[in-house]
Amino acid sequence: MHSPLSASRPRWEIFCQVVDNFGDIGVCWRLAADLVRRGCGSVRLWVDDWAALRRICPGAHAVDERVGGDVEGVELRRWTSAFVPLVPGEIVVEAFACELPPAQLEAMVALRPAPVWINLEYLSAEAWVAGCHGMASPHPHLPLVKHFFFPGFDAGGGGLLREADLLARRDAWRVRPEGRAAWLAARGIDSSPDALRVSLFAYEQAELPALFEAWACGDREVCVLVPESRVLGDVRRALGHERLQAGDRVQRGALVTHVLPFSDQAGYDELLWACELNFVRGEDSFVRAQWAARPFVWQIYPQADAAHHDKLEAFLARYLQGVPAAEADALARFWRAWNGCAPDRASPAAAWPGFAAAWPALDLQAQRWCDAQAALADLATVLDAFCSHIAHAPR
Ligand code: TRH
Repeated sequence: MHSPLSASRPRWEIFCQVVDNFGDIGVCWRLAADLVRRGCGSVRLWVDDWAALRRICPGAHAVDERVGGDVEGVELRRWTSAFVPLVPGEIVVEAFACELPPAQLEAMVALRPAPVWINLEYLSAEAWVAGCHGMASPHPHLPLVKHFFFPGFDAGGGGLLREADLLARRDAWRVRPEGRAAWLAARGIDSSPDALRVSLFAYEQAELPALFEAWACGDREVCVLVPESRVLGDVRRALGHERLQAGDRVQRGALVTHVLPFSDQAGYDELLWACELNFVRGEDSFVRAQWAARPFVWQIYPQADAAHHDKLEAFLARYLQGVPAAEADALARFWRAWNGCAPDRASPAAAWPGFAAAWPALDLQAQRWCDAQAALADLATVLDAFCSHIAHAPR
């Protein structure tokens, strides 16, 4: 596939500042690799936090951060305070409003024609996003125009990151013996076929011990797979195991917990595909759980002014359209409890039986939602077309 931007494929340059956690680099690395794979052009990715990059993209271990290098066709560069610009890309993406270095802006001004400059925004299901997606923002004194690009859930929005072969790979992996079954066996996960396999990727969760207790006392085997993350402290507390680490397995009644190492992104997809229920957080894992097409629980990234509560409600309102009222209430109640914002202050443990009882409808909805989103254009494709449009518009 060739990029519609120009006859020769454009050079993309993406700037990523890792604020906290892995989400920013998770999204930027995924986008960079997907643009390359789709033939949208060459991609240079600037990242300030090399350690975070290496956890998401282990191929970066082979790259000397002082000089940079290629992984999966993406040119990786360390963004330091001593930043010296290279010839800018024809498309410059600043991710999540990270501020471009003044020297980069100068280099962009010197380029003819001026680069297409994109601010890739955070994902939100809120209605105002439609009005801001694609908006132009001229620089106050430089001859440069930045455009806002919002990922989204609507036709006409920015789309969601989805590799071209993702769903086919997922389906094949689930059925092939060397896929799911071998993946579970390799990790010593010997849960019964009737067990509920749950992946748990989360921020701190004070309410976890009570939920674990409910699972341990339940009738159905619950097999929890926990990749190393911030929630591990609460898992230790819940299980009374101070030294719990990757590779450990602990059983309490009907609850079996396995701690897994943090994997690369492809490995994380497999974890999601292997489970019946996925607890996810932030942005990128939240989207990946949607592509897994199984029920999931979203822990939204907390914001100081509680703005995240509106974002949570906006997504719930979209996601639950068409779900029968009782089941929709059960999901919303559990999600709000997991995010500490249930109006009745319900805990996840209290909301769990209702969520579990709603399972058939929630399972169906997860598949329907995935199918509906997969029918829309993906983010890399929409972004490529958007940049082509800007490049060819009179400026
Ligand atoms: O790390 P996060 O909490 O990221 C958040 C959000 O992006 C949020 O919008 C942002 O403002 C904040 O960071 C600073 O969660 P997220 O977005 O799911 O990113 C985690 C990434 O880690 C994702 O790309 C999946 C990846 N991952 C692995 O590659 N391997 C693993 O084993 C696990 C558990 C995750």
